[in-house]
Amino acid sequence: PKEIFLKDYKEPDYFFEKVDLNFQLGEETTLVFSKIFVSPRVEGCLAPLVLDGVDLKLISLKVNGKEVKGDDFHVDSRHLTLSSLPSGKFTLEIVTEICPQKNTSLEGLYKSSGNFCTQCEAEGFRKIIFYQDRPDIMAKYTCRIEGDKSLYPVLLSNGNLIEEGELEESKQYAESLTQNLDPCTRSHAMYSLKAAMKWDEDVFGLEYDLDLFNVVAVPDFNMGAMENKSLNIFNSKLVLASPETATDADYAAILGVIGHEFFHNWTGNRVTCRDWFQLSLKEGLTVFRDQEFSSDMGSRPVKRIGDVSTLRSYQFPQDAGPMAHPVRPHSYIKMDNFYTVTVYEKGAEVVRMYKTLLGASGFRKGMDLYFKRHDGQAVTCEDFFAAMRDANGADFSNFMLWYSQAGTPRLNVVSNYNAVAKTYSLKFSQEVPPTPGQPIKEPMFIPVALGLLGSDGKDMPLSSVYHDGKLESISNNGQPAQTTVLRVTKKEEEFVFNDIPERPVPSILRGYTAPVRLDSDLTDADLHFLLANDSDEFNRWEAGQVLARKLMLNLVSDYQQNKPLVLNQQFINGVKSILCDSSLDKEFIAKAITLPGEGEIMDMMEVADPDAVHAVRSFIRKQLAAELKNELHNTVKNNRTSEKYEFDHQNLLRRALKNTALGYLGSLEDAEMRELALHEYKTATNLTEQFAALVALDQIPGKVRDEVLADFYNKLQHEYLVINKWFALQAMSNVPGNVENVRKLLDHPAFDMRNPNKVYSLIGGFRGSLVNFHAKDGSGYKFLGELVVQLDKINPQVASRMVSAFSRWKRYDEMRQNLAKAQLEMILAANGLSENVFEIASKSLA
Ligand code: BAL
Ligand code: ZN
Repeated sequence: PKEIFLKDYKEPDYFFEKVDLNFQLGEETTLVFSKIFVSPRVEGCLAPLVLDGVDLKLISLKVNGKEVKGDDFHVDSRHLTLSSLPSGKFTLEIVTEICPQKNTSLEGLYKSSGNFCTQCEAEGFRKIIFYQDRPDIMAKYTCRIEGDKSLYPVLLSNGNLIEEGELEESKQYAESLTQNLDPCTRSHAMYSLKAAMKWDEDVFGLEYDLDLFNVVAVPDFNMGAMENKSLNIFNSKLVLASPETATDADYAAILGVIGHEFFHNWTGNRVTCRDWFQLSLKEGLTVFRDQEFSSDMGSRPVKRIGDVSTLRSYQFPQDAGPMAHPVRPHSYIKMDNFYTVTVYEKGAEVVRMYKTLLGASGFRKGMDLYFKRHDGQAVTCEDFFAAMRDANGADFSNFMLWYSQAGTPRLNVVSNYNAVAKTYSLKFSQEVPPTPGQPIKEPMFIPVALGLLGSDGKDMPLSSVYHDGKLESISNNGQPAQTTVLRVTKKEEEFVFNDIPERPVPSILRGYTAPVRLDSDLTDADLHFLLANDSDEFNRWEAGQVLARKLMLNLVSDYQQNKPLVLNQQFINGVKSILCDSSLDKEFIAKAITLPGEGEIMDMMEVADPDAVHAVRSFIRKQLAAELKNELHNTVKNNRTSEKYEFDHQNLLRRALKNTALGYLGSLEDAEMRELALHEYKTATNLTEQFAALVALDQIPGKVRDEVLADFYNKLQHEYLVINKWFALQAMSNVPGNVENVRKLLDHPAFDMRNPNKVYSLIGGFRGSLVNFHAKDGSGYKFLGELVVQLDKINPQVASRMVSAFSRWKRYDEMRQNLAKAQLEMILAANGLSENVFEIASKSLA
């Protein structure tokens, strides 16, 4: 397989000005007629025109209306190359035949539940027609679809409708666009879309530009959704919602993803990427926009906590492993492998840093200039940077390193209070760890939002800071500020605050203003103080998490030394005081009493120990449940949904807290709690509470658990999205030996290896079981290895997502390393391996 490099980017020799497409849909094959209006970039160009094309049958080929002779073109399994072309503009007419019914890769044109569907990003268009399949070919398209009306009653394409009508032999044609969801499930999607449209107008002044906007649900879809111009396509799970079939988390995800795809109309469609290396230009920016939208629609701190947790649990490990890559990668074998948490989520953090540095109005000025300069263009990350800088006359020093250096920077802070001089100093030092291909790193530009708390728990006014030989004043509209943003740009750097009357407790990195790992000399007492007092809710939560991470790592060490596990009383008291603090937002409480994830803890260890981490997290949960049983029980009782389900803030908060409390109680595995969970299961009026009760019961092995799982299936078996949750729940179970149960579920009538959602639920879910995926006998690794090989024959993109679970094999003990390595070697030796899986498996072994 060939690696493609950013440094090799060249402008195309030919541009395509206009493309007329005509699809003639059929049950066996589909014919695609394309007429392309080609314009050489440089007059008199003699270069051959190389078109991409995969799995296509060439039926005819004409240049300027004349059949092309055999000597003047060449077709192989990937390209159609044309030579002896006219020297000026010309038309290219190509007819291709494709078999969507046989296309299980779900890229190009394929069938899902009887409906034709396309997926062209990143490189799917080449499976439909011969084309220069690259994002800087920005043609105008017309698209006509013809098909049997009885088989294909609704025909949807991009853009505005030009015409539609009947053809002979009961066929119809259309460039027609209609709404395609049933009323019950579309109401939340419609609400989300309207809200997103309004938000983009209000916050960014961006209006929608066409007469039609279509939202379509597709059950078989590799990604979450796709921003096709005016015809957004969604994986069903990210658009269909009713109280009985979707949880609050699903409703929130739909809001965010509907927003995300709609926002792409400006950041992705009207302004797009020059090449795929720039993917974060649209994805990081659009994730940032959807995060902000969701924050404005709900609770900003809670949304931030969720996003940072995702970053830590998934992106940090990627940034520390063999697949670590910069936000703008330098190379790839298969672009599909770079739709990653780094490009998306870390990319969004990079955009967030511009906003932190420029403020809301400066950021808006930068966005306005970006659209003014680049509407209708395919551009680069430098263009975005330049718009932000130029609109604000800003000095961003080495900020562009965020696009080119991989790895999570480690930021260390040491504090010192001088009681005589009344100064408070913070010394920062930073280190960016080596990553594949980048052994040595430069220091990064890290914006650090900071506040200083006095002994009364209030923010001290900050008026000036001494830094880099200069005294800089800090002000907020002429008043001393409570939070300031420090610009840390060097390997080592000191900031000294003046007029500080007492030793403060610093609240560092408020709102998590940079994607770094922060170490500081804060004591446990400082952290408890922040947990109780910080005006920044994110850092309040963070203080609790730092305490919990420390505690968990200490207990992991005890477990490894066969010492008895003891939970310290101060921690229990801290959790209790949050749980019982009625002044706090209930969703915030739910987040604050949730322990850091197992992945996050393993990521912090020298040698990851799944058994110890799982045992310790389970131990703490059980201890807390036992100590706070009454409080948790009251929390469940006081937060039930008594009325009709509403996806509104107040009800959502109550359910979040109730379900978290019930989850704790389930860990007790006792009869009383089983009865409680069973009661919640039976009386629930919505899936959010019903499924949470099922999750609680799932922790208590026995007859009741088995019966409830069966009952759930029987009642909801026709709701395939709900059944996917049922698969995932069982797959994630940490009951030892569960691999056999998961194997059996592969043969369950509701399972289908061709459907990505089902694979992500069952096989993806299994990868999340510390006990079973990492089983010492290698059974979990073997199971996944075999499935990756099978899946690769069906759908390489999905197989490649699954194989990535092996990427961090070097993090484990020697025995597990050998077992995982053997599976990677077995996969690499498989016949006909896709480039997708090859790239991940080979880079993992390197
Ligand atoms: N552009 C791929 C799907 C998404 O990020 O919306
Ligand atoms: Zn996107």
